[in-house]
Amino acid sequence: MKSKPIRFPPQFLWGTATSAYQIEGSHDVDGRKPSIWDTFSKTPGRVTNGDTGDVATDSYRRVEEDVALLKQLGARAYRFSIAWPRVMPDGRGEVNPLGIAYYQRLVRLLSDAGITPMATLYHWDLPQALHDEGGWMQRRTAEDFARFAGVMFDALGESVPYWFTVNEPWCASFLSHAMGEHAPGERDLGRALTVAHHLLLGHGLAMTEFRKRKLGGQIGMAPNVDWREPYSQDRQDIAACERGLDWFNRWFIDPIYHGRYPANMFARYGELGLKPPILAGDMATISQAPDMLGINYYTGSYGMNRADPLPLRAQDDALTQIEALRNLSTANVPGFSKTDIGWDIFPEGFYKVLLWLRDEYGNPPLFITENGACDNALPGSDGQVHDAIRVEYQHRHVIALNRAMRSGCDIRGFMAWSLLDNFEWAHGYGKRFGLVHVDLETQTRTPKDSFHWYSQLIANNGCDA
Ligand code: IFM
Repeated sequence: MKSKPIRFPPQFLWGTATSAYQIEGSHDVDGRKPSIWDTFSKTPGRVTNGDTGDVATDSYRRVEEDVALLKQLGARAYRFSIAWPRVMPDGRGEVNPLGIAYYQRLVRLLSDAGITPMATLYHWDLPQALHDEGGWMQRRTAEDFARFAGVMFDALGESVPYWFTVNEPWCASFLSHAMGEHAPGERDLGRALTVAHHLLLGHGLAMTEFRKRKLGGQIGMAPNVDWREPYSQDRQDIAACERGLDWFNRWFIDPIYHGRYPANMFARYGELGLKPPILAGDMATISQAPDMLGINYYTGSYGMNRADPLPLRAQDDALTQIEALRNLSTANVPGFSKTDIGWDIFPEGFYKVLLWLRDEYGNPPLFITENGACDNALPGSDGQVHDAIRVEYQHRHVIALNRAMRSGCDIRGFMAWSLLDNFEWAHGYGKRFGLVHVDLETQTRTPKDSFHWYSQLIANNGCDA
C-alpha cells in the first residue's frame, strides 16, 4: 500500500547551508588575514592530504554562480557564515570595507533572487591575531566577538532577517581544545570548558548588541545535537544516555534556556577539579531570550552504560576524562548503515531529539540549520552524480522532520548541509557533503541526484513518505 505524501506549511523555509572557510577561498585577498584554520591546515599532519581552505570552492569569486545554483534549486533561504578575519582582519579595531562589501553583495544577490539570507557570525574562523593573544581562553575575545557582531548588524541588519551567533560551540570548544581534532588542536579539558563558557558569553554579548539596535530580525545560536537512545530500559543504560545528552547537548542549550549548566555534569566536572569561569552576570547575559534556536543534526546511536566504568581522575588525559564523564558506550545494532564519513544513519534519533527539545526547552521555534550526509559519489560515465546514500539519508530525515512537526514541534525551516562539496575540516576535500559536485581542478559545479531530488521536494513542498 502506498503511503500518503507528506506536506509542509506553505511558508516553510527550505534552503542550504555553507560556511566561509569551507567555501570562500581567496584567503589573502582584499585585506583578509589568517584565521586559526589557515594556521592549523598549514600545520603538517593536521588535515588529510595537507588540504587547506586557500582556494576551497572559490566562492568568494564565484558568488554569482553559487547564487544562480541556489535559484536553480528553488531554495527559499541560504545560510552562509561571515569570515571575521575578512571583516576585522586583526579581530578588533579596524574594519575592512572590502570584507563588508563582499557580504553586502552576497545578500543583495540573494534578495534579488528571492532567497532569504541567514547569517552565521562564528563558524570557527577566529582571527589568528586574537588567538595569538590567548583566543577563546580570554574573556576579552567574547567582547571582541560582540563588537564584530555589532559591525555586521550595522552593515546588514536591515537586510538579513535571521542571525546565528555561534555555530556548533561543542566543536569550537571540546573538539578543538580537548580532543585536538580541530583548530587550534589542543588536548586539555579544562581549557575546553573555559572556551565553551566564553563562546556562550560571546553569544550572549552579541545578543545584547542585536537587541540594542532594535532590529526587526531574529537571532539565536546553532548548536549541534545528537541523540542517545537507551539500548534497554535498564536504569543504568538510561542514566548513561542522559550523561551523554548532558555532555553534548545540554551543556550548551541549558545555559541559554535555563540560565545554568546541567547540574549533574557540572558536578562531574567538579570531581575533576574543573569548572567554567563564570563571573557575576554571565548566566543572565547568556540566557537572555533568543528568538529561535538553530539545530544541526547528523547522527546518533543506541547507547548503554559502559561495562567497565572509568573513574574521574585529574591526572588522566583529556580523552580518558571525557570517556569517564560519559561512561557511555555505543550499542552496535545490526542493520545500521553509515554515511561515507562513518557516521550512523539514525533518522529516528532526529525525530527523538526534536521531541526532546520541544519538551526540555518549552517548544522553542527551531530552524534545522544543518542536516546532510557525506556521500563520496563522483560523476559517472553519464556525467551525472548518483549520490544514492545522500538521497536516501535526506529523504528519511525529512520524513522524521515532518513527523516531529506533526507531533507539535515548532520548526520553521530546514537547511541542507551543504550546497557544495567543500573543505571538510580535518578531513580536507576527501569527504563530500554537497548537493552539488565540485571538481576542485576546474571548479566546475555539477548538481547531483540529491540536488534534483531536493529541488522537487521544495517545488512540491513535500515528498512521498
Ligand atoms: O562541515 C561541517 C560543518 O562545518 C559543521 N557541521 C558539520 C558539517 C559536516 O561535518
